[in-house]
Amino acid sequence: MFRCRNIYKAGCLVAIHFHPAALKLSLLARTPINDIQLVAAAVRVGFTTVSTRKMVDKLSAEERNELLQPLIQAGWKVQSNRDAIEKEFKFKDFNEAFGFMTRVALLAEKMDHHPEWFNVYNKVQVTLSSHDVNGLSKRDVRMAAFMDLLVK
Ligand code: H2B
Repeated sequence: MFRCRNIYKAGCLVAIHFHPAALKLSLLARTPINDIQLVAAAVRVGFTTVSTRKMVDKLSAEERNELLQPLIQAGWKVQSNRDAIEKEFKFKDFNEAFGFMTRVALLAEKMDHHPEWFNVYNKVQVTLSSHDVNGLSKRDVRMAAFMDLLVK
């Protein structure tokens, strides 16, 4: 029995090295492979869990004055109870509203920075804040400026 289990473990490791799907199967099958071997195999097949998102800082007081002013003039409001900005966008119809959301969604994925938004028919209510710094960062400024460009 003991010999059989070792062969089974070796087989699973070999399978993992050559076929990513095997890693998933072995995870699902709860194969008794120790963590180090599993992580090594996972990294080898390209499953990295380390996020490549660069950290950003919260806007400084100076940056807030400089960077938020143009957004406020364009209709963005700084929330009173949270370090976030919000704006409601109104479109001709749902199709236009959803097209706007689609384009923003593509940028959000590229930036790995996502809006909080609510859509009803031709209206999109957007709130921007950077969760990892619990407040406003340059990412929010960039995304807000992009949204304003889309509706110019
Ligand atoms: N969006 C926003 N608005 N703030 C974040 O801190 C954030 C995000 N973090 N999108 C990203 C995703 C992080 O959760 C993922 C794991 O990279």
